[in-house]
Amino acid sequence: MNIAELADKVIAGDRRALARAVTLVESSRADHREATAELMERLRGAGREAIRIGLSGTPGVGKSTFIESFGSMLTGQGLRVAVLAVDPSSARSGGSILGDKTRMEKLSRDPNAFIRPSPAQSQLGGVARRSREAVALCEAAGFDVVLVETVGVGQSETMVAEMTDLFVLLLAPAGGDELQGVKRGIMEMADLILVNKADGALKQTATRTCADYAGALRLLRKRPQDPEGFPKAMTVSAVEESGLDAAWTAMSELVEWRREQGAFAATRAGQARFWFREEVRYGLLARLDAPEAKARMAELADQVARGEAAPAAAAREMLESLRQG
Ligand SMILES: Nc1nc2c(ncn2[C@@H]2O[C@H](COP(=O)(O)OP(=O)(O)OP(=O)(O)O)[C@@H](O)[C@H]2O)c(=O)[nH]1
Ligand SMILES: [Mg+2]
Repeated sequence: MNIAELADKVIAGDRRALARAVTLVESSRADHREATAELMERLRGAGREAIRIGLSGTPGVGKSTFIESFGSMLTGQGLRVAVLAVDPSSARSGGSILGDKTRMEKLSRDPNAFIRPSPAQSQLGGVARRSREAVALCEAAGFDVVLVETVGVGQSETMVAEMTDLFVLLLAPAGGDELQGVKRGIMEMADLILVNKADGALKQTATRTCADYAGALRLLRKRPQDPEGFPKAMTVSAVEESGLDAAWTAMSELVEWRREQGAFAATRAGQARFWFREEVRYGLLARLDAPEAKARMAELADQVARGEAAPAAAAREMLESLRQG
């Protein structure tokens, strides 16, 4: 495969090339990882900057419906929208987005949208690294907004927050007791809380829930990356397509402010550091997985078990052998 050509096509906005590039970055084959590194290096200079939005919420809260309406609204305004997912369970389910393309029927047919399910990997770390590269691919391909969806189950939010500029938490209308159900750590990550399903019989409850969360957000420690009034809680209805415009306005305001203050670039710089460290960590672990390393490991473990070597000394020897490898 000619990586230079692929990079050029991605930058030119060729959708098929983009899809091929995403497939490449999702592969764990050693030669593909190498090609990916070259590809990402080439795309780095494309000089494009999308707004990357992380979107999280528990199953059934309306993420797919929201992405369909919100994404269609944005493409309606002439913006190009990419949708990716980080879902470590997708190895089983076949991908959360793929499963409900029916819920994104309009968006999946939209020429200005690109939808990609979560890569099939069993480990969150693997899924997240690949998704992070897919985000950069979409950005280089000229998408204005990249939405990264994740199911609200804890760890995956942290990973998504490390690859996005904004973190949006989607919640359902709920009674007072359920308010505590949202983990503090996730609340602290949110830039915007959207209480969905603010329609019909649920409207009043949604308004009350929203006020409760707005109160809870005010109790959190002030973050340097926030202007006055953020993080913010708002109501939306993905089905009735209401509140979406206001939500987008709030997101744009926040991004603009952060760009002016330098917080936007600072966050991305911190993220680049994070992923660099992750790559090194995974690279080291991958070395341990090589057949020769595994054999050496087993050999040394036997020696330690027989009392022929102390654990620390054997470990040093192992690490030394990796250094040469
Ligand atoms: N009343 C109302 N129902 C909604 C709204 N948004 C979504 N729903 C309904 O909530 C249910 C779940 O919606 P999905 O969009 O599939 O939710 P999800 O968060 O993607 O769910 P998972 O993919 O399982 O995590 C569906 O029956 C939707 O029709 C809304 O704005 N108002
Ligand atoms: Mg869904």
